[in-house]
Amino acid sequence: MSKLTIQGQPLPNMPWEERPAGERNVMWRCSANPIIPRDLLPTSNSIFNSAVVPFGNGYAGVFRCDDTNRRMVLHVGFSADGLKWNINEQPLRFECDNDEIGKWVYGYDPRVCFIDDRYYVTWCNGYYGPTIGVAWTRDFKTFHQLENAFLPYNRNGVLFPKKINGNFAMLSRPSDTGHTPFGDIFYSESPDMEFWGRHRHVMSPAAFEESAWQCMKIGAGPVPIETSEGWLLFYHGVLRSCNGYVYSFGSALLDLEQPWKPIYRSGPYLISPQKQYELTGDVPNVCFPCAELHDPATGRVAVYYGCADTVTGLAFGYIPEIIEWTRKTSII
Ligand code: BMA
Repeated sequence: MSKLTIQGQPLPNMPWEERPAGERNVMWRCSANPIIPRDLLPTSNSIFNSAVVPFGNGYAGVFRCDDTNRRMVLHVGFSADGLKWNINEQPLRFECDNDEIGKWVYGYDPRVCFIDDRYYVTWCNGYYGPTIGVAWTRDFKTFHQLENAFLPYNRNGVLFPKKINGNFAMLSRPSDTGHTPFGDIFYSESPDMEFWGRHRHVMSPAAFEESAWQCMKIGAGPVPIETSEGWLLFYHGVLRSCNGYVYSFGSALLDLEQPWKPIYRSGPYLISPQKQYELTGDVPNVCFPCAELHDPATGRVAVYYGCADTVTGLAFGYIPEIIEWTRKTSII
């Protein structure tokens, strides 16, 4: 793997901790977990499933902050080190030329992706059911909302950080109105961030006998990372147990030019609910990744994930090791 190259801006000061002595797994949790408590805001019931990016001399993010009315709202936040966050008390409101599309209903599970000259936000946007909202910002102050990418019902809309075949590209997960008991990842392209087409199937849930943690539904997590071996994708998978759904996450490598073609896909999970803050909360047994930060030179990666729909955690790893592990354990 020594010849592996990783794209992205240098991030030598990213949040990072070395693998603890005796840690046998390919990824390990931050010792400060959960890094964001549920009640960071006076009005927050929970802060989880959130997106962060490098911004200025530090980091910015869009956070899912369910309030104490239990409404699903988005808030903007800033951090110097990626660990301690200042989150605006006022919810994020998008500017939109079209009143019907811009009418706020609810928003959750945001992702943020830098493409060309701006940051795009995709999120699960309430419009007669959940669908994929799209907006952009340059300063994390003013956000311009565009058309919804798809018809309802859809979730987990995740952009690629550059155009593919000359088009913007997005992964998504068509679903239904509620806690969908099914779900495959699909790929779509757009010439203008408004009209989406060329839909392609990427991955279905795995066979129960082969990889049970991802046998009911799957959904893309953070923005995929471009490497010389392919796009590294972290994605969540769901197991239906006698006590309800269990959300873990694993990794896949997608073809560089045809990202709807998976090359490897991990049989084991990378992180599954095992710590107290992942096992208990408003929704027990959930590890739900929505963002990553990485440093190409060192191969370091930090994955931000929601824990039990209540708080936010961070897990570390090395991209070359994760790719090698994905290859070795692949069920493809
Ligand atoms: C999914 C989404 C996520 C949530 C998960 C577990 O359907 O709604 O926001 O983390 O369920 O409750």
